[in-house]
Amino acid sequence: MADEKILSLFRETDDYLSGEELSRKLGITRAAVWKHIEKLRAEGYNIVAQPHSGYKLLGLPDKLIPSEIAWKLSTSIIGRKIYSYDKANSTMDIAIDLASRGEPEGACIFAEEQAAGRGRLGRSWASPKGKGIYLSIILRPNITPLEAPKVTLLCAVAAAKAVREETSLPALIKWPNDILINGRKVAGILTEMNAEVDTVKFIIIGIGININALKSELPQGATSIKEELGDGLSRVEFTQAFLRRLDKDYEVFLKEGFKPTITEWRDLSFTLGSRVKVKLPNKELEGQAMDVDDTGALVVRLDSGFVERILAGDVIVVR
Ligand code: BT5
Repeated sequence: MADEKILSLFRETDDYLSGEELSRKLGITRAAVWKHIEKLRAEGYNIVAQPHSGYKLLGLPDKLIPSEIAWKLSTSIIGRKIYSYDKANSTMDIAIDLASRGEPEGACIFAEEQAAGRGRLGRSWASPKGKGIYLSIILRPNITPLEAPKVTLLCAVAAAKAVREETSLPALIKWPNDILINGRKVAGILTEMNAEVDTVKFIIIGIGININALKSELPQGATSIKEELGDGLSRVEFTQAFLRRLDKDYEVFLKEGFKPTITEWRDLSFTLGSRVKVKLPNKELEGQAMDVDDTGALVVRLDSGFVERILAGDVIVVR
């Protein structure tokens, strides 16, 4: 609490704040003020100290920590609670554990680095330290397990829109969960849930977004915002933009249902209209990607003329 109060006092002024003033405003000793300043410095805040003037904040860390992300975030659900880790195996495991113990929806779990970041079907997610956004979000929508894919598409739309709004890069969505820029994967989404037969207890949306990583730090076929933009981006600012976007879209989904998402998804789709190969656990299909239906399934017309609805699988777009 004291740390956050010190930061907001710094943020309100361009001047130095004396140790005495800080100690008075916080109701703690000057030695305690100094300890908090040291802690903030260790987190990456650039705070200078001048013998007669006091302390001044010169620079903020681009770290995905609560004091940075929550600052003027003003969302209503997403980001209500923020947890940050320097290193995690996977933010998914932490989120599942928190959700199982009753954590309310909207909680966000960030890691600067993941030792075992995961994708779908046992695949892994490269998570170079401090270069991307590795985030899991706890949601508790009142839907059936069969409707969970809707939330994946909703999140993909929010991520693609955030990229477009923040960078003007032409982000598109490859069904169901990849965000591509110029045909290369910049972000992926993983949905895991805990459900009973007809109700979802909680859904964890995991999202990995490559922000400042170089291609050499990523798997083949991947890219980052920095690689596409030619310039780095503040991870904190992008995170805030994405959380605000998702918050708005999720509220619309809760109030109006899935229609608005589907309309936007179609506009942002890399897949629709293309010839696709779909890999399913037991077979492979090829045909024309026609549409997504109102459950989020991909509708593919096979060469035989038969129409298949794909609920989950891997899609390769054959150009
Ligand atoms: C995904 O899986 O795309 C979902 C990725 C979700 C990652 C987030 S990070 C925060 C949260 N915590 C986790 O542990 N996971 C989530 P999938 O569609 O299965 O794609 C995985 C494939 O994408 C891999 O087999 C690689 O080919 C490729 N890949 C791995 N790391 C990548 C990266 N950083 N950027 C682009 N592509 C990557």
